[in-house]
Amino acid sequence: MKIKRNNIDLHLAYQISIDANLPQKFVELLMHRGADTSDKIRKFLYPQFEDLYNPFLMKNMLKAVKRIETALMNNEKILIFGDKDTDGITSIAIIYRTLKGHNARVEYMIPAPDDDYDISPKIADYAKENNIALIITVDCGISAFDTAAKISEYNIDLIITDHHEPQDTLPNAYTILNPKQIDCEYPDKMLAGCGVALKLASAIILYFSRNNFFFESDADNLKKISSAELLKNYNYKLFLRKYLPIAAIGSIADVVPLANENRIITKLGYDILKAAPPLFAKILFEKLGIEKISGNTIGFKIAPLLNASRRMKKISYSLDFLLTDDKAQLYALCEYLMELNKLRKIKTDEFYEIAVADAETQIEKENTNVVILKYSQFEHGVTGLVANKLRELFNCPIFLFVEEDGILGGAGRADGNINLVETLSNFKEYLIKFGGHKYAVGLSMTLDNFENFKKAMIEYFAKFEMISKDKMIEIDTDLLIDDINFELLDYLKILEPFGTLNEEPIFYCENMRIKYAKAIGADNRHLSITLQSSVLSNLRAVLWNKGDLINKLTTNQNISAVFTLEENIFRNVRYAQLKIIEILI
Ligand SMILES: [Mn+2]
Repeated sequence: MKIKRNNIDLHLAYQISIDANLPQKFVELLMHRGADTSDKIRKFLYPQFEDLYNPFLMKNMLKAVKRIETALMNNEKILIFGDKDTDGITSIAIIYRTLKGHNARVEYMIPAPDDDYDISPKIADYAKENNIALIITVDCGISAFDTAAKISEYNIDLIITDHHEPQDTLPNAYTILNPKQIDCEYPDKMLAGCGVALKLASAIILYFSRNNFFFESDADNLKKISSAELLKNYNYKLFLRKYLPIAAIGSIADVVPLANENRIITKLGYDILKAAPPLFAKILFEKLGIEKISGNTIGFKIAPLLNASRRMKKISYSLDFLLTDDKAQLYALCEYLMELNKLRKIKTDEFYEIAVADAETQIEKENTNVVILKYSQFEHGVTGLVANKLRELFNCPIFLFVEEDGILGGAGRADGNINLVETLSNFKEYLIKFGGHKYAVGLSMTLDNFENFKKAMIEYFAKFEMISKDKMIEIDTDLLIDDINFELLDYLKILEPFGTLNEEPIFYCENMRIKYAKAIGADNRHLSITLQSSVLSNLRAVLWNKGDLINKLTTNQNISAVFTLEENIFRNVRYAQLKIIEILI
């Protein structure tokens, strides 16, 4: 195991810790997350509704809202089209519910289970046949050139709202909302699709009740209104209370970096989920047996549950779950989602087991730095999950494909100094399509290109230094055993909810002295170690599935470990507990 530390200016950390009156260790952690001034730290730890940006700062916002207003006044039919992942369905829920609240004639649609992700030309035909006057895309559409052309041919207006990277030219639409447009001055380019949807819905709420609060209808003047002023609008406040939890779930699920406004959205949404959860969330917590929501509840429990139905090709259940307020229906849907999630787990495990064996063979026999596998007996829905687990296990880039009708659809996962999007752009000739992020891509190709693609990847990755079998663990900060106290635990809670670039903090501590150690659980599978601490009377560490190490541990022995910290309450007494990830004996 190797420990990877981030270079943080310790002098600056000390300075800020004095200015902001925070423990230095905690400031180091915050700096690691990009909050490196007192003001950024305040916003990161204690964001307010006032910290949300004025939605009219987004390019074309007023134009979009005015078009929607016309549709409402003329009772035109509106179609919302969204992506089918959790980001997409939370986006649909926010816009659909907002428009319904204004008595709009509105319907929504997602791609059919076997359809591609983006809005397809078929939708243009559907819209024409059904007298739709306005189509609003959410979390998709920025590359839908053909569909947009067809929609415009039919004289239907199209508002694209998206957060994916725009190309050099844009589709022919009535207007486009996307903070990643180069000339959009919106202060956060990294919003999720549901973040953009939240901003559009915010603008609708604010603009439609403008008579009470502000009369400006000039885009430049609207931009100048302060967030505090906007919040004098009571409807807007109510709207935020209702939809921030949904936007928080969609943003965490879409793995956008939880910095800037995404941090504000997720933190505010999380606090509402904790203090006054909406009905759907209450039912979720009850059915999942969650007594108290914690930092990873959204990322590890809620988002996967909503997404399992997509992987099992039944996404409408998740969407209905976010759209209904009927208690009985919510209970029924929640149970169904849990069933689908169970099924998803079984399928993932089955796929994973077979892929692990094949990957081992490939690495050994072909001596490769990369694993490239294809299957026809599995379904496409869980490829990303399985590829991710393989990447963690083998510590090398993974490409995993599932074949359907001669087309291979797949997922690529990598880590470290590899950029998959850049890599694949050198091998476009083999691919039908690819896209995604540095470490996670989706890609497709025809079956007959597979062998050539595989060869090219093996050659390409051979140039990379053989990925070290030595596991590299990145930590947030080093701790001394006596840095671990309840104050630190309290501060750590303020970082919640966790997600991309705001993960649960990982610490490293050397020379922790064992008071006593014992194996616990059925078959003595787990390990429980009590550590000596001069500030806590009872400091425990747990290590799952490592009960056999008990023979190697004795009282007064020193260990070092990488761990996360958690609070444990037992018989009304509060304990600090280390959850050990890696131990050095
Ligand atoms: Mn998205």
